[in-house]
Amino acid sequence: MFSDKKAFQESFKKRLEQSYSISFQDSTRAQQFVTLSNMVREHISSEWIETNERYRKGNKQVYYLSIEFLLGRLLGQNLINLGLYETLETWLADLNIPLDELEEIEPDAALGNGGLGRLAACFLDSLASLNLPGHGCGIRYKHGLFEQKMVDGFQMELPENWLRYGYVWEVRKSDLSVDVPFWGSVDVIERKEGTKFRHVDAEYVRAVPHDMPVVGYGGETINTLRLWSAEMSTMTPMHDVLKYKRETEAISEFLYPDDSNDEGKILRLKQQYFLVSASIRSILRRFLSNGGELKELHKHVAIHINDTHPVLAIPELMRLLLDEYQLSWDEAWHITERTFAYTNHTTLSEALERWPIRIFKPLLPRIFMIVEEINERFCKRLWEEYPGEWGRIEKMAIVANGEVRMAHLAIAGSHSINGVAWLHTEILKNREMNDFYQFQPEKFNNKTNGITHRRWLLKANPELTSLLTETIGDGFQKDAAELSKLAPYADDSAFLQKLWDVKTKRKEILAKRIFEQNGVKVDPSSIFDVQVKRLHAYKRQLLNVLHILALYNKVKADSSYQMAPRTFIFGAKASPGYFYAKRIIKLIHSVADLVNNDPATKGLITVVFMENYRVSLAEDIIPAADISEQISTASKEASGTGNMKFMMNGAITMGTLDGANVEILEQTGPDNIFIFGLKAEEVMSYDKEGGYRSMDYYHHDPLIRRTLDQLVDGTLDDKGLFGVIYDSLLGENDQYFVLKDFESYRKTQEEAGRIYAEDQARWRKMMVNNISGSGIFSSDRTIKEYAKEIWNI
Ligand code: GPV
Repeated sequence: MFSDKKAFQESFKKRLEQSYSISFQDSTRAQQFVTLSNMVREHISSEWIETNERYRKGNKQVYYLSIEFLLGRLLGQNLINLGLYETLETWLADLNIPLDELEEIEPDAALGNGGLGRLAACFLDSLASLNLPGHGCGIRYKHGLFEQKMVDGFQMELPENWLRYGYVWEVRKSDLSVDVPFWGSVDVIERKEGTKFRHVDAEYVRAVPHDMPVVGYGGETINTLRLWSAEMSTMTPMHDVLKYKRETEAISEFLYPDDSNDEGKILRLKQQYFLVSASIRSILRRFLSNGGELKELHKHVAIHINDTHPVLAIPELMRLLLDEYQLSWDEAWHITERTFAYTNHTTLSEALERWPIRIFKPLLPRIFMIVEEINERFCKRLWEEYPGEWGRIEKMAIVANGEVRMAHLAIAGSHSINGVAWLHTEILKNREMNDFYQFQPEKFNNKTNGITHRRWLLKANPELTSLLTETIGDGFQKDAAELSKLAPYADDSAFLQKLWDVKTKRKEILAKRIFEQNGVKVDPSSIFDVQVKRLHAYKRQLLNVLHILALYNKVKADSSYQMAPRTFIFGAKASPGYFYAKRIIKLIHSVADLVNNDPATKGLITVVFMENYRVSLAEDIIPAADISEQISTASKEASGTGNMKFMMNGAITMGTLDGANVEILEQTGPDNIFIFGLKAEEVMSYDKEGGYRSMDYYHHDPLIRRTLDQLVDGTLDDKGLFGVIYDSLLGENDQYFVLKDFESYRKTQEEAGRIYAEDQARWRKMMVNNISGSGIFSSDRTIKEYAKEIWNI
């Protein structure tokens, strides 16, 4: 179908006309998009079948369970991975169809909030591209992450509707549906052989799988992402049909829009159990139908749980092995502990999941019994190890104080626990999870995150990809480690000029988009200083915006103040219930209004907030960045992954020594990155011992004082909107050390601006050193480590 131009064009036109009963001339871009995508999906179907056949022959399978998969668009990426992009681009151009316009039609699959969900998507791409048997299991939310609409600087949330016109990449498999039980009670039946448990009077929800192909680079391997949709089950008697239907479908209706924050709502717990119960049963069914022997399960199946959201997979597997397959507890536990591995993604306490028994027990009565039993046996082992140390055991228990602690369950039931960057893992081992580390040090390991260079370089930045290809050959496209071949070009002025031209081109593309969306003219020769990520206090967008306001004050106070023109670009969604975060978004807009419209700073400082930040928008923003803002309070950002995407596209990191920034520094060396602010150790000791007084910084630094006063003196608004921010910094002693790090940040920013303006050669060299050092941050490297050290595949 895609091997011959004429045949392709004929078939494309014919299918278009047959599907829509419309002449090719009159067809819309949307119809063309659907037709092309369907052709691609059919094209890969034989490889998909073949991949599954191959996997049936007994090699170990990995299942990556995640409550989020933030995929973005798939058409362009699939074509790249199949090696078809350029061919089809020209063949379609012949028909007067620009391929990029078709790509624009595709809605982002936004089944995730931010880093955690995007990491899952990058991992799927790497698994398939490395020809590894790894599949995703998730929820097919009818509505993905909300769409952000800005109204007068305030965030409004609109329901997202990616399934509105049907979804071309999924295959519904009703015959593989599974019924998931909720509520009811447990019958205890005493038998000669032992006690049996039966979950009775349950209300069932049908989980219907929708499979999506995950196309590996080179097209040899097509893995599967299985997303479950909740529907009515025929197993539940229908007393109140409407209520039952509503409550059932609610389970896969919405993605919870909270990033690193535990909501604790019963619907969320239902989602979690729904995902794992359906997934584990479908994993077991497939294993058994291929002739697998249950006692050997852990040798043929690895199940990974992405943070604690899917941790009920552990008691669910226990339940099946005990109740349905009659294994003994010890046999079942032996298998379970060896099958599961768990990744922790945060140390923030507000993100640690804990479920009140009062909610947990009635909803999942049998699962709760099993969790209690796991807890009892776990505590017994602790007692043997630490006789008499009640305090320690209480702290480590899985069930305590009326709550189930999901992270403790994950640790007890997994053979591997990993953090997502070196520093993060050290903090887990030495602080947050130190008791568990002392007890079982061999379980703990680090796997520094990565990103797929196929999306974040080949797809997002074709201009840079071509330049790299003509310079170092195309080897890096398959193996990102080959980006290191670029290192010698850091002193090649002809190459540096071409690199500069590529960056400029990408800045022009973004400038055009900014003008279309925001009506703001930005200068592509200004520094593009970018912070795009979820809005969160610990990520400190506030530090960035206060610095802008201070810069404005400097220019206003001293017209001879020298600075390179800068465009500050923001993109961020705030969780709808996170009032403080939303207020910071409003503050960014107010500062933008002030500085963009003042003749004194016009053309010198420009601030842009791009609405509805999402994967497809990131693909336009990141290639255009000069400076990458990674300024979280040290110790708070587990890893970050945006930092890696920017680096690979030649932006220079402005960052704290937090998360993976530490490893970025290790790769670039200190001359190719801007590091500022408190170290993690310092933050943690202030947190523990106190000793920081934000008010001192207000009193002793006139620039800080002037800038903070403007939050409340009517400069920005006269309704007192920013009093809460002012109070968080002064009244509540600035929990995230914004003022403490302010001067260090300001100075480092000044230094960056000076190099950009006065030492372009040096800046260009820094760009090269970033790109050439970024190969290690390909998720291919990460996945190889998981495969070898955790999954044993
Ligand atoms: I927990 N992360 C996230 O996006 N959502 C969550 O609910 C939790 C963690 C993020 C971390 O904040 C990032 O530092 C990290 O890079 C990312 O997960 C992937 O590991």
